Amino acid sequence: MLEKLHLYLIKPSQYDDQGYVVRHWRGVLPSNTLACLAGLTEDVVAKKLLGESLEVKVHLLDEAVDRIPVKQICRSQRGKNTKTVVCMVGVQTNQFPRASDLAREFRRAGLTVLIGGFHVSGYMAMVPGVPAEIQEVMDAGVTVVKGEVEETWGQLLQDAVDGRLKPLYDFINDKPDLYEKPLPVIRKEYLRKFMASNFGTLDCGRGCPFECSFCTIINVQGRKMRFRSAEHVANAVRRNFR
Ligand code: B12
Repeated sequence: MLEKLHLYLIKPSQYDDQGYVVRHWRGVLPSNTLACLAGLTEDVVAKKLLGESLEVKVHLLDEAVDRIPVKQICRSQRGKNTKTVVCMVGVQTNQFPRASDLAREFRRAGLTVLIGGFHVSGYMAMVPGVPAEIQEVMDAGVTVVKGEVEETWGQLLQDAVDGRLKPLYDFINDKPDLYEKPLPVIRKEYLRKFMASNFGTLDCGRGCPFECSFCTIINVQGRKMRFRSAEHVANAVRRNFR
């Protein structure tokens, strides 16, 4: 029986023109996507949605400021009754090549890997079918998630724990109501890696009523604006201030 879950939430960086991974001594802005998924995960763990007795160890890594300990992650599943799930988080188009390289490496070590974010969501929302580069990671056994996951994160993690993830989840037409969803959570030790370590991140709403041809937002988040409640936003500001 599974006793321990290592859940890695990794925001990959990008390659520079010479093929090196871009990483900074200090970052400028933290990743809100990482903070959002950290908040959703805290909620799932607090509600014990993955089972009463499962120990969940959450590891947050932002490759813009962290070195990804690839070998250590690959070994992490060797413990008795232990499973490792790696989530490539907030992957934008510029990060997709790096994300897919990491994802393939983790798959080769037999880990469960998911990938989500604006690239897979936006690209697949705008072209018919599955683009070749996304099909390639799916062929390597990576689960691709299209759309926002505020209402489905618990179920996705449960599928990962049970070993019954599908190759593709498509939530693009099921946009979550954000009103009282868990808030982004930012950790102090993460903020220490940034130039200013005294601020948090928060997306108060998603979606846009305009139709600008150059912007991908409406294809993913839709044209109807969805908001977090004012009380929730105020709580996030108070918590970050503390
Ligand atoms: C805040 C923001 C930033 C911040 C923080 C980045 C971040 N992602 O947190 C900063 C200033 C650092 C930033 C920088 C850049 N950004 Co920016 N940014 C945004 C903005 C305004 C909001 C992002 C956000 O917080 N959304 C809320 C989160 C929760 O949504 P999400 O990322 O889509 O994540 C949800 C789902 O995708 C899914 N999901 C995400 N990851 C995963 C993983 C798994 C496993 C699963 C299951 C699900 C899942 O679940 C999440 C919750 O529902 C968006 C526009 C927008 N309105 O979304 C642009 C946007 C994402 N940025 C964009 C761009 C281009 C950039 C830059 C490349 C700009 C540049 N030239 O330097 C850089 C890249 C920096 C980097 N390496 O990350 C583009 C991306 C387009 C694309 N095709 O990839 C966007 C869409 C703007 C646009 N109009 O085109 N950005």
